[in-house]
Amino acid sequence: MSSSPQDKAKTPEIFSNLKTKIPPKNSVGIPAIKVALGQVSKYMNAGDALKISLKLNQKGGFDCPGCAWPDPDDERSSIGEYCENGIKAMAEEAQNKTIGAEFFAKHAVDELARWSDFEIGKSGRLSEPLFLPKGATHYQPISWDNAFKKVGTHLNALDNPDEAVFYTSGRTTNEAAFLYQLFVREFGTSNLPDCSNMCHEASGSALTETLGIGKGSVTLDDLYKAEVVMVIGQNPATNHPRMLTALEKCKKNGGKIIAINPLPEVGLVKFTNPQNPLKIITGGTKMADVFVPITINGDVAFVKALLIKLLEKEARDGGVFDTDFIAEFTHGYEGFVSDLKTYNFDDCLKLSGVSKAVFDDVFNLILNNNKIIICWAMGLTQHQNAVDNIRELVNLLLLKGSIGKEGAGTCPVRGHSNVQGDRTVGIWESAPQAFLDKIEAKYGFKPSVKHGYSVIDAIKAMYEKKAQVFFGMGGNFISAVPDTQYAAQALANCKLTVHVSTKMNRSHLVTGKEALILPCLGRAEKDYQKSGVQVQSVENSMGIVSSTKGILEPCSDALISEVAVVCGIAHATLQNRTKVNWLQYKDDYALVRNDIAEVVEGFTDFNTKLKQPSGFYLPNGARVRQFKTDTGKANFSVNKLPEWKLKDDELIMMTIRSHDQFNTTIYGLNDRYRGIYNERRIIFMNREDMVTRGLKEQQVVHLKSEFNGVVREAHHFKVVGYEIPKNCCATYFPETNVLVPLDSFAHTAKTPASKSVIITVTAHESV
Ligand SMILES: Nc1nc2c(c(=O)[nH]1)N[C@H]1C(S)=C(S)[C@@H](COP(=O)(O)OP(=O)(O)OC[C@H]3O[C@@H](n4cnc5c(=O)[nH]c(N)nc54)[C@H](O)[C@@H]3O)O[C@H]1N2
Ligand SMILES: Nc1nc2c(c(=O)[nH]1)N[C@H]1C(S)=C(S)[C@@H](COP(=O)(O)OP(=O)(O)OC[C@H]3O[C@@H](n4cnc5c(=O)[nH]c(N)nc54)[C@H](O)[C@@H]3O)O[C@H]1N2
Ligand SMILES: [Mo]
Repeated sequence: MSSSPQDKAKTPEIFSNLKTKIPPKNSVGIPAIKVALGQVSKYMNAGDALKISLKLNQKGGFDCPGCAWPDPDDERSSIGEYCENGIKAMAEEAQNKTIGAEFFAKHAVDELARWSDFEIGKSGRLSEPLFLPKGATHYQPISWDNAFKKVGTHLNALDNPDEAVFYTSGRTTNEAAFLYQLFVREFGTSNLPDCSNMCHEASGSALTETLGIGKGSVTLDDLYKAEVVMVIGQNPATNHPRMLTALEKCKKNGGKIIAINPLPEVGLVKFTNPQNPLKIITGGTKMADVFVPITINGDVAFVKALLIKLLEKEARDGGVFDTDFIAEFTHGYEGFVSDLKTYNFDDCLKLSGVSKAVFDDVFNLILNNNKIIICWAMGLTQHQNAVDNIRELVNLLLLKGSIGKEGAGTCPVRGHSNVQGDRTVGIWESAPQAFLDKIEAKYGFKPSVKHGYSVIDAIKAMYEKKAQVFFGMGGNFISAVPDTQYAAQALANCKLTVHVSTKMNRSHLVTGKEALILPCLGRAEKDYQKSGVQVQSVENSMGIVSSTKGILEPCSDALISEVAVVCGIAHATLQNRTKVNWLQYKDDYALVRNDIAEVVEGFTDFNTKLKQPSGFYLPNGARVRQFKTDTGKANFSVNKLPEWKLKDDELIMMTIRSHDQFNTTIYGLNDRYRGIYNERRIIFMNREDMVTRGLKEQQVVHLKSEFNGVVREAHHFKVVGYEIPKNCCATYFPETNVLVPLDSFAHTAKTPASKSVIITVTAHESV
């Protein structure tokens, strides 16, 4: 009997060998260099490693497939503008091992599903197209032509194009993403969910409504010049290490850093720049001037407390708010103020879990400075009230006039290296009408104006068999989405699941009736086409579009590019009913850029501008105080406090990343900055919460969440006592995605609330 989709979707409940240490007091420095080099020598050949380290994030080099943090416009370090985790990402992609037909003939899908995510990832790069026929136990080779035909046949057999779902993960380049969404729209649907739905969607919603652009407003230069930088709900030492260099520069210029986080993340506390030998010896820079140990989801309450005190001071003494800015550029001030007055300061502060002394430190910094930047990531966006989190911070910036001027503004720090660009060029299930009109004008077909499925809607549609084909452009859908068990059934209900991937992951093992794996080139590899090695483009977190060009030989001759995959599938599916000459694009990607230049705002002369060594900035209204909102002004908003309440035995859990993972790709089993070695199945708990539950260090527990009457369980985790506020706990994603309810998501944005999962913890012995 083969295993159920639910069994295959879960991470195996096997322990490694947990060791804990007191977390280090300093981040990066020599240990980071050592770990990075260790990773490279283990998984890459030496020649490739050298090429990579010299070209990573250099002008005219290639863009690190790690995070979306921008590169400095001017000077770049000669030893490569990289970080430990960028190098790990590269070592993962440029592995010297490959897997193909032989590997899959040897290992059944069921067997592979029993491997840990770490083992699955380390098996090597995918080297040829593979097909899992109906009822088969093993993947077998298939030619590219037959693979394209199979996709086309399945798509054309659907009653309605809306029965197909086309997911994207944020590594896809602008060229591939543009063609992909064009194909999907010509095929006839807007079902374009993407990883952004689970990531910064709440930022996009909140910022579009309040400031008229769903992206951040600051540049790196602004960060250097800010008087105060608030880093809230973000762990840069692990997830955006190069950001620490920018924060260090800001501090050198006299800026102050406020870190707001339930965990004393070490990079927020202290940082040693690996490219500064003197600092390595003298011991690094103290990062946060104020550290705010906030309770999980206490952010709206904390910011409200700040707003209340600022308003009081303004009413008493004046001079606190930028009244000229408010009068000229904003809308909704009176409504905002009258709502704010209905809240009580003490209640808000209590709800945030922050002491008055720490509050006062933050308050004084905000009061006395007017160039404020707020940086945030998943700690704010993955809650039911995620949109309120961000809107409330925008209120703060608007009061201080801290937007659209040097050294001030919004900085949502993006995840995947091109997640922002993918959205810019049209990967969007609810794209604006103006964009659809441009597509129609250019290509002569009418794109569907109906909003498509976001990630959550797509899972439901597949579960209910309203969608029957799942296509993934990158990513690892089953491990990334909430409610793993439900999602497993959703995928299993499909007639066909297809993944364009560089490496094997769990989504290849939890399949529809038939499945395809289409292996593609990675960012670092040369993309040979008729017109030569292709250049592609990406957009970073600050709206700069730059070029990226592979430098290594492809790890297998059978690999093709994402662009070629899209062209092949579009040609096979749409045949002679298409209005687009699909096969021309793959010969020369400059042709794709010519089209982007015509259709997407800000890309005029794309091919020429892309030749500029540091790339070019896209237009950004908020940066220049042109707010393209419904009122034509920056909008104040009214936000409620969150409403959840814990019962006595309940905890609120955030699912976070360890230092040794990139989303669902597990580089290793350590989380060095939190003192964790050799284990991922752990739960960080406040030591008092352990005492009230009679739990000891490393005790084995089971976790349970109950939401709208549905119980979800995850078994076998080891308790680790940690400096985390009472009633809060943390586990790693994706091991606990089984506990995240599908219906618990951010209002307006539908981002799964994977940072506020209410759970109970039971000792293994008592079960
Ligand atoms: N090496 C590496 N780099 C990555 C990634 C990776 O997995 N590995 N992932 C990439 C992607 S796609 C993304 S989106 C980013 C993610 O980057 P982050 O958002 O930094 O990643 P998380 O681990 O989810 O961390 C969330 C942080 O928010 C805090 N937090 C959780 N809940 C709350 C809350 O309620 N309030 C506040 N104030 N803080 C809270 C947590 O303690 C943690 O420090 O990183 C990108 N870069
Ligand atoms: N509980 C919980 N769930 C979460 C989160 C959380 O914090 N907590 N975070 C959410 C966030 S922020 C995000 S962004 C999502 C991430 O969701 P995804 O983007 O779907 O997941 P990844 O793990 O980044 O995808 C990794 C896979 O992408 C493929 N890949 C890598 N590079 C390439 C490439 O260049 N091309 C192609 N075609 N494939 C490639 C590889 O096969 C690899 O296995 O997860 C979300 N899920
Ligand atoms: Mo993300």
